[in-house]
Amino acid sequence: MTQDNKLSLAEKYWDYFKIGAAVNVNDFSGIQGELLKTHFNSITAENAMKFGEIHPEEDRYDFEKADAMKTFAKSNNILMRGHTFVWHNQTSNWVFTDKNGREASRELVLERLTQHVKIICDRYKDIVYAWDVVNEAIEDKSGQQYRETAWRRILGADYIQTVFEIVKAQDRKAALVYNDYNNEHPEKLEKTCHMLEILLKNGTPVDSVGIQAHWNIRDISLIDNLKRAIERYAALGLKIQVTEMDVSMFDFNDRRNDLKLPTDEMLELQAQVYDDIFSVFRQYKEHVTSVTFWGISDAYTWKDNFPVFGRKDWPLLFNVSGAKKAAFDRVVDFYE
Ligand code: HXH
Repeated sequence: MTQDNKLSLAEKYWDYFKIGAAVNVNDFSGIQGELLKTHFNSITAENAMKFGEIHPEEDRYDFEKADAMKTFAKSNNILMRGHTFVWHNQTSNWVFTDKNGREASRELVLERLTQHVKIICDRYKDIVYAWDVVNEAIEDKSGQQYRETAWRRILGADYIQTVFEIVKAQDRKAALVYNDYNNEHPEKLEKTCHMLEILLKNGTPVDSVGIQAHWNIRDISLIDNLKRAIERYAALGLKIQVTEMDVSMFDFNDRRNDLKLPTDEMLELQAQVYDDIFSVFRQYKEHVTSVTFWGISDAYTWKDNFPVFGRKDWPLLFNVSGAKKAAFDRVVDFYE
């Protein structure tokens, strides 16, 4: 319950899906901490569990931040999502390099990954209900299916299946997720379904598709694309997790960086877009198992300075002071 005696976000969505936020260790106290405890029942480390952060050198793990998250989660009845094992970014180069400084062999990288997954799963699987096993493996360029990464080059064309099997062997309970951005866009949706069909045909233990949901208030095709994507993924027998949601005030190609505050028009449009999106999530609650925001409040978001340097963004449900925005009210304002 919130201070004004209204249901929190997670309470309101109790019979629908988990409500999560991406967090950093400084979010566990103060206003951000209160928002987390009140409104969320799932957290994802924005960075702390990425390969390069938690395992920066072959013989050195840095568990400090991830452990602090687990402690906070445990004492507040919150579960965690594990993000992420195999990704082309934020992975240390040592993983792909042998002792002579040359590219590591398939065997060596497999051994390192298996060991890494085992250590992370042993430490966190009691609180992690879903792993982003592979992140962003589909190529954006038209006509090309897979992103060319060190993982793929070294482990081979069937590496995605191999990686899911490695994680499954260490954690038989958690949902195993393939996570990506723009995978509700028609062309990337087709590529993703193509990949998933092959994985499923080969018996790969993939349970869910992660829709990152880095969206914006100007995308007029969003709702249609989203419905179609959920239906396609559900038809493959997969669940959907919305893993990194935010609704930016700016179209991706908007280069303005002079705005100090969001305009009333932006805030109202954002509220409308959030309203429409959550109606779709509720409509498909049989398939959608979690919705995570990529941040807590507009006080901090990865969208600040990205992709436009010097630009502030306001993509979340709470404002820079931690107060509910119009978008929050619309997301919880339903009777079903
Ligand atoms: C996510 N990537 C990551 O999963 C998450 O770990 C990180 O903290 C933030 C966002 C989203 C992303 C994808 C592509 C990208 C930037 C961010 O760069 C491009 C975007 C569009 C077109 C080309 C590149």
